[in-house]
Amino acid sequence: MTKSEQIIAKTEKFGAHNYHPLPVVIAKAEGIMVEDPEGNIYYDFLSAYSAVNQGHRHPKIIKALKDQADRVTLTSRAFHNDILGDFLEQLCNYTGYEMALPMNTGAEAVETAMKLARRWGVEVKGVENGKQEIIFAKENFHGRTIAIVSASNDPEARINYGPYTEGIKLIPYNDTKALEETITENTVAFMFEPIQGEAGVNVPDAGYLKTVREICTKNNIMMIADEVQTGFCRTGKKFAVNHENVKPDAMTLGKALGGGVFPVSAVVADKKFMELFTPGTHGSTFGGNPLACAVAMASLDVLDNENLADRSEKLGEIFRDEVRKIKCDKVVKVRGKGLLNAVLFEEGFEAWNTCLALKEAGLLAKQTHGNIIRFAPPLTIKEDELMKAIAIIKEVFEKI
Ligand code: IF1
Repeated sequence: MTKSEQIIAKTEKFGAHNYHPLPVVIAKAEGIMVEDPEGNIYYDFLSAYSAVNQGHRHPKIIKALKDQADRVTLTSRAFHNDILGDFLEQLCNYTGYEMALPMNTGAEAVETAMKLARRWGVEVKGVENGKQEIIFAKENFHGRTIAIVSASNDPEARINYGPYTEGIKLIPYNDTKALEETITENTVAFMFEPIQGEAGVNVPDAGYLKTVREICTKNNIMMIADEVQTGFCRTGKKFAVNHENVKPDAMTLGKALGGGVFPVSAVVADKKFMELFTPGTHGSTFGGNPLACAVAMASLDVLDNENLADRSEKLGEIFRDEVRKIKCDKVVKVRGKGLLNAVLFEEGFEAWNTCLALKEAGLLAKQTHGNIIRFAPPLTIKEDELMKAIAIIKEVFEKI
């Protein structure tokens, strides 16, 4: 057995099988490349589901981690620490909101936003507690907690996890009429992804975000954009909502906020919402820890200093143009924004084998649903590297 095979066998033996990973073991990583124990190198075109926008082990982010590790790493919020204020200020400036609540994972940020919306519904909008309704879009993915999977219509994500959280309504994505028709006097929020990631990079019609904003304002409900995956320059702008200059009432953030080095998430909102969290009404042992703050500040610096939004926008156009030229009659569509893209194959096509072939050819990508492969390299990829990666995709696709 090779080292990789031994490692996979041990992982399968002792670990719950809640994933079905591609049969590749990553032992080292740098920038856009990852390496297995046998020394084979691969282009990383998943970026840990867009958590590695700044590239693997970005030197500035690793330095921030190491420097902070030599000072203080965890204080809890029972006391202040000397870096949380700076991080919150930088995050508020970066996102254009007055306040932020730091958490650790995307799901925690989404749960925080759900609690904020329900609390705002009672204490500001006047909804009777227990009757609050939050509307979600079908085919969504917002995380794996019980409340969040209660909002999912993906059987795999929710089956046998009942009883489900109440006060949740589902409407078709990209359908503003359905949103208007589903709003009641008890609706407190519409939570959605500005581009649906797991659904296979489902980009809504132009104007969708603007119309959602108008409907939410008119009906006095919170517009909450889940930018955990689309945030931090992934789609060619700082945030996907920036494509339509729309400001949600709150945004959930995560993944690349931690620069691929540490779990950092947050909810951002203006004071009229955030002040509803009073001492003791929400929290987290690790939320806002000094190590997370140091890493997140460096992660945000890299996004600006290396113009990753412009790079993502420009290289994303090249990616879609070039991949659309590939001759493969199984490909139905190439879609995306910035460097968040997906290739849709015909219904029933099993993309797993194509991902295996891509891996053999030196590129790692993962299918979302059976017939869709998501391609999302780190935003630090250079044009010549992108072209080499596209050549691999071309070579594999033409053999399908
Ligand atoms: C898995 C999917 C992507 C997210 C959005 C919140 C979260 C996620 C828009 C929760 C997390 C991850 C979770 C990971 C795979 C990956 C994923 F395939 F599950 F759906 F990216 F599309 N909002 N997405 O995409 O953030 O708690 O994970 O930090 O669970 O398999 P988290």
